[in-house]
Amino acid sequence: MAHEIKLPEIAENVESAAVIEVMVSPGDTVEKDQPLIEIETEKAATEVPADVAGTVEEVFVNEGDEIKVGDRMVSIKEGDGGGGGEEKEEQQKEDKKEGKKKKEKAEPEAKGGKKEEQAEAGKGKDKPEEEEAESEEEEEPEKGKKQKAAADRREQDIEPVPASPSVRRFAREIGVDIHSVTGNGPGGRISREDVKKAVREGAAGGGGRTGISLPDFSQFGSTERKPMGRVKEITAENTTASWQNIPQVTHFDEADVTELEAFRKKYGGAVKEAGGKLTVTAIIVKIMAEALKTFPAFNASLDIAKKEIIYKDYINIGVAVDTPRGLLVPVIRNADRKSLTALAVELTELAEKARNKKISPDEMKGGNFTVSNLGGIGGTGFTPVIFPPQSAILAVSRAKTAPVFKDGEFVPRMILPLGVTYDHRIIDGAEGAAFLRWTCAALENPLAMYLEGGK
Ligand code: CAO
Repeated sequence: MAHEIKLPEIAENVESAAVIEVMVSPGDTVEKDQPLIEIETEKAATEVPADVAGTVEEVFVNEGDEIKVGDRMVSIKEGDGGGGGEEKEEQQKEDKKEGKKKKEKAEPEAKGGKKEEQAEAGKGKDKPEEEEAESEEEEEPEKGKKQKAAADRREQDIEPVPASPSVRRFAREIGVDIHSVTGNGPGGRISREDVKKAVREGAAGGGGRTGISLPDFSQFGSTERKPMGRVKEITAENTTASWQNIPQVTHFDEADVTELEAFRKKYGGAVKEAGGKLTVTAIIVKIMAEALKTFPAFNASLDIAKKEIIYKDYINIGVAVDTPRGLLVPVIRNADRKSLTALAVELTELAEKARNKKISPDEMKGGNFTVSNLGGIGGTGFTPVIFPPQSAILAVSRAKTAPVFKDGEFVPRMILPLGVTYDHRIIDGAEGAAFLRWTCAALENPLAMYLEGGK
């Protein structure tokens, strides 16, 4: 009888997921725990594995579909998944180890169990993916989306690397350049284990693992363990990947926003009527939309494998939102084409949704640049970490009234401290300084940015 794999409950209040990749086709033989479908929730891409071995009978979903918890994804005719020998034994050993870890972790959110753990660095399964890869690499691209996706990924490599698509994807997700990994398989083939080894040898681990061993804290006092939760887990993965792979520099400057504050107060009421709040953040997003056109390197991503910089013609800006679950970054798309009022309304709605767990994964995708405003809380400056694969992030700290020496005397002015962290592989120090100076000048005199026509 056919066994159906449905979208399991992934985490509390997550009711749907986007299908990112379908890794199997009808007729494929699969093993237990072999990844079948890659889905994305929040900002996490995770794989749903087969919970039985057998032959794929039907695939009910397509890439790009938005599916709900309980929806059918794949049906499998139970049987022998094939394979065996040494690798299978190793797999079973790994499963055993994982089972033990799972118990220790006892994360209540992870009701879906395996798929979350599969997405984590260091907890994957090598063998089935190796097999899948072998066939994928040999088949014609027109045989299906799976092959096309694999071909697209191959094209991104300057030199062919002997690694399966899922191993490449795994490396990409944890921020490891697959070209820098030494393969220990036949003919130098790179396995998921090799990627993990490369991360371990590169000091800290990917995916938030740090290689830092913990002491027995109970010797110092009582402790309580709590699951870190999915959002913080994803933040750990992103920030670790960023920290390990991007040489980043933070540059600081200050803007006199006295006039801008007066403007904000004057027009706040009108924006409120439209359903938004004319905040410092909304104004900064508007100004950044112009800044990114003037400084395209800040709206770009680096493809290190191809030694190319990808400049984007669209302006999508992420805004860091502090929520009870942790940091979320909704994205305002085509920010340059929206009025200040429209931006303020959208930002109010997105921040609300993020805080009320109503934000969809789609609303957090596709950002080119991020604005992080901690000014509502306080601080004179901070060094935010770039959200890969973006090239920069703006840090906004707390504005305060300060004495400024002007025309021979000290006058009280509202001063806003700003910082920009940039990827030094794409952006040089002089460009970083120019970008922030331009931003300060635009905040001080917003109309000046429209003097340069055609933007
Ligand atoms: N300087 C001085 N005051 C500021 C300020 C700044 N830079 N930024 C905000 N404020 C004030 C606002 O004026 C507002 O005051 P009033 O209530 O008197 O109007 C108050 O702080 C709260 O602001 P807000 O939260 O309503 O609106 P916002 O647009 O300024 O902030 C958002 C929106 C989503 C950016 C913010 O709520 C938030 O979540 N910030 C945290 C971002 C974060 O965690 N970043 C770190 C990520 S790691 O890089």
